[in-house]
Amino acid sequence: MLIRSRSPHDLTESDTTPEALYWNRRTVVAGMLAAGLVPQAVGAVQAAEVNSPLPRLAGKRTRTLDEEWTSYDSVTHYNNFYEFGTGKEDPAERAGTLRTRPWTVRIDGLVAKPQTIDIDRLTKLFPLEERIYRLRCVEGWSMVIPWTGLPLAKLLALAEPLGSAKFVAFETLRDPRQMPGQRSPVLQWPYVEGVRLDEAMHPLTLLALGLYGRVLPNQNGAPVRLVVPWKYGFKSIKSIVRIRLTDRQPPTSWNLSAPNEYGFYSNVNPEVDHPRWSQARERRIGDWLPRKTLPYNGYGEEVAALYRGMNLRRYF
Ligand SMILES: Nc1nc2c(c(=O)[nH]1)N[C@H]1C(S)=C(S)[C@@H](COP(=O)(O)O)O[C@H]1N2
Ligand SMILES: [Mo]
Repeated sequence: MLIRSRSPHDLTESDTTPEALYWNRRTVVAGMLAAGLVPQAVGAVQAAEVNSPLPRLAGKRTRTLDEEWTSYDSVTHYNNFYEFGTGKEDPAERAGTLRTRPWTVRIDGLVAKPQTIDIDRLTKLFPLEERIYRLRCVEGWSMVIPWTGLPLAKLLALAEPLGSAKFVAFETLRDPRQMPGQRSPVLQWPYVEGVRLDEAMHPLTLLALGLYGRVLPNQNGAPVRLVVPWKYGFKSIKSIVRIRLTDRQPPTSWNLSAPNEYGFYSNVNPEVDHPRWSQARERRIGDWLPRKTLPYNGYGEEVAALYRGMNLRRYF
């Protein structure tokens, strides 16, 4: 998302590839696999067993997705977490300095019961679920990830939002000793995000504590991060320490950094291009050829009603 002329994976070729070729994607890939041209290039086996030293974190599977999961290795080594550098492999290399215990999340603002919740109490208060979601980065790549977590709505209900609350603002930890990327002014720190209260309360909006049946690796936003699957990935803020309910639309990091490129809503929309690249297609990590991006990242049936009557070019 830094200033560059194109999206990191060049969609140039796909822009000129005849549509008919995409229909043969499976055949093409199968052929290349048979020829040994793409070892491990096609997504992971949907194995519950991953090679990870992290503690298990089980959840009842409440949502599946009939698509191949992105390999655990890619999910944990191809990250955006600018607190640990701007390179995709920086977070996996450097996020070891983040201390995830003790960890509390402050919930305050326009609520009847402001409170500070210890992360370990969270897992005792609420049953955990496992949900398979697509994640679409604004840069043009996507993944399929099995998350473990709880609906954000449940946590918000605990604090009892007031009738005057209209938005929810989130904040990542700010500590340049633990997060060396914060010594660089690449973004304003701490990283902040926000959604409307109805988006926050939507049953798809997840507070994730784990992935692939294990606690979150630091590089993926340990110990707790947001996952809003119908929005571009940057809305899914990592390593949250504060959740504040407010009556005003809160500032968000990428909108502060480049307001003409990143709007407050940032719903996945193949029809509204980023000023510097198309959003019509995406590359699923592990895939060979690009695929079409779906409106609302494929979650339109469930969320489109939230935006009825809104001009989606203006509120991008
Ligand atoms: N605090 C914080 N949260 C963040 C980011 C970040 O740089 N800092 N990057 C965002 C972006 S751009 C994306 S695409 C997702 C990536 O999540 P993942 O690395 O777990 O796939 O995290 C989002 N959350
Ligand atoms: Mo992203």
